[in-house]
Amino acid sequence: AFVENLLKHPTFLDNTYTTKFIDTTPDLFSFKKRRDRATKILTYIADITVNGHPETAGRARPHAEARPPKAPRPAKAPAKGTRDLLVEKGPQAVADWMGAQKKLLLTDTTMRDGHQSLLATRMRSIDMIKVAPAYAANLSPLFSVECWGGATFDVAYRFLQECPWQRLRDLRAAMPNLMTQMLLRASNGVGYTNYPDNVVQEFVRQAATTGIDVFRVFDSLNWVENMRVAMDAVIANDKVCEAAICYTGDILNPDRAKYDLNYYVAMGKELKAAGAHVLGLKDMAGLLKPAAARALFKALKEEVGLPIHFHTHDTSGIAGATILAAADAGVSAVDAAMDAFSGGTSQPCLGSIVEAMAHTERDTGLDIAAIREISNYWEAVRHQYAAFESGLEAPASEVYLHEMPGGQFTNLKAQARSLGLEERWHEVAQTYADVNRMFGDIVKVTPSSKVVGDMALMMVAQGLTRAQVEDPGIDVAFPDSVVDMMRGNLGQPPGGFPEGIVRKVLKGEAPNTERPGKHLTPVDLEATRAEVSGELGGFRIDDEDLNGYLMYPKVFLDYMGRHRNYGPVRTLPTPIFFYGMEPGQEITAEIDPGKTLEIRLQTVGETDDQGEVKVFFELNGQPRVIRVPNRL
Ligand code: BTN
Ligand code: 3PY
Ligand code: ZN
Repeated sequence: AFVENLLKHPTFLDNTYTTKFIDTTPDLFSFKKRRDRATKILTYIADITVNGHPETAGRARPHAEARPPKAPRPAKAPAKGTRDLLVEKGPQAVADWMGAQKKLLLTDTTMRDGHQSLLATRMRSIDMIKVAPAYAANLSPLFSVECWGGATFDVAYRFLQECPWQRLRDLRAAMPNLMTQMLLRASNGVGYTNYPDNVVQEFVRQAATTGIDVFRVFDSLNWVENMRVAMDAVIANDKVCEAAICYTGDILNPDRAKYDLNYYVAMGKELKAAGAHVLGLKDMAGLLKPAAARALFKALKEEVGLPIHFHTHDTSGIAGATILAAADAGVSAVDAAMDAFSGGTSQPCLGSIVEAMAHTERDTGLDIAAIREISNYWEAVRHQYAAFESGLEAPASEVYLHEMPGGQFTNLKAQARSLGLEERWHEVAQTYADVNRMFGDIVKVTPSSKVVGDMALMMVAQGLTRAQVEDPGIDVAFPDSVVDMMRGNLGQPPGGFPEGIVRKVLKGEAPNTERPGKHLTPVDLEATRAEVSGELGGFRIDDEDLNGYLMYPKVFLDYMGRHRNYGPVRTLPTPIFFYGMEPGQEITAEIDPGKTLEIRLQTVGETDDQGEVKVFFELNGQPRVIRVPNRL
């Protein structure tokens, strides 16, 4: 009966039958198939209950008395928002509207950069989707909700056992009036190196189709040449192209003359000429100081003329002041994170910005009571992720020395810890700054920031100084990422890389100084789909999955393999996903709209001679026993 239902289903007749279809089309399921997925989920819970989750082992646990997150109820039907404008009138109309606003527009970054910068990107979709209807109903004046891209894409597959596309589809459906926003690393897609042009184009097409409205496009070396393919694709898909300048250095400091006011104005003009609807100013490390912001935004406004969207991080503790200066200087929109996910390496506090602007000319029009309610929800969500807190305890002016992006800071600290270098963190910070100078003073943002970080850790671990690394007489084994960047595979920084270091890293091999995409062969998409299908025992994957594979082949295949064993674990509550269940505990998981599993854990048995444990459940009132290996 299952096969018959399947053959008659309109989606199948369309020839769009895919793996995901099975997972998301509830009316097809025979009882048997449902039970299969239930068994998979029980197997996952049993395994985590017995063995723990590798990612949370040895890490801080949520408080026992932590209140469970409860999403605010949508107070009213969603009013029209920016998404309606985009759908009705297109991206240029959005940009024109933006430029004409008196009020300061806000983007909420909680679902992307907020948790990327505070919790190592570990927030699960279910925690976002639950609150999304409250955003749609209670925060309709938001400019956009940044909820996708950057590191969230691979972390979803890699660590959360979730399909990032499904997350986007669900968020899109829950916030029909608000523009969704993503961070796209131009030719690096949502990965760490340049992809062939047709892979970038196909990725943008799919992201636009599944639900992204605003694409913030940046290049990790600020090379406009390397941004065009992605920008053109966004424009071709009728979405908002927000092309971003990455901010580094200090325009007021004569010692950092490489990145002066003229540099930024010239880049802004290039981006405008390349077709940007909106100019992004992406201050990924939080280096832009208030006085510099005043000068920079005044100049960009006067000389470029596009509406400006400002993004910063509060690592220094002074970003709030910079936001106010930016608002005074006439930026159209700023990024902020909901209170409970703000501050430190994340964005400044959204509620406080709303309060600061209230009763001024640039009043945001957002409902502060609605913000508090939503932030209370986020506060409870954050407690569940205690294992991923990085523990930056206070503002750090050291950020002006090392210039690490907010998203990298905590990561690099964790890497340093794993190499036994945590006690030498301040040396790592100084070395990071030295490496930057050695590489010619470059923009540091994913992926170029990772290259600088790899080099800095290697130097501290081996006790190498910059002078030693640069000395042609001393043999140095450079990290692969450094070799890759010096070969030109991330593109070119302004003025190119210093000749001496290129020669030393490449041992005389000639670098490519042209756009990397120019030399990358286009991928044959259908041949790749067929290959993946072969890897998966004949499963035909759809376009979303194909795009996942193109970005991260191995990560995607590993995810698919685990999905076959564990099923739709994205539907489990977060504490269960990370810690399993207690005897006597009861939970529900909605595996399809309206199809809910009621799961009760009875007891966990002893480990038998084969090293296996029987875990006793009740599933929708029926007893079920699952055997899992005890791996402890
Ligand atoms: C199964 O449960 O074995 C079949 C369903 C497979 C679902 C796949 S996994 C990758 C893709 N993305 C999704 O969200 N679901 C499908
Ligand atoms: C990313 O690329 O993920 C970033 O957040 C860069 O700032
Ligand atoms: Zn950021």
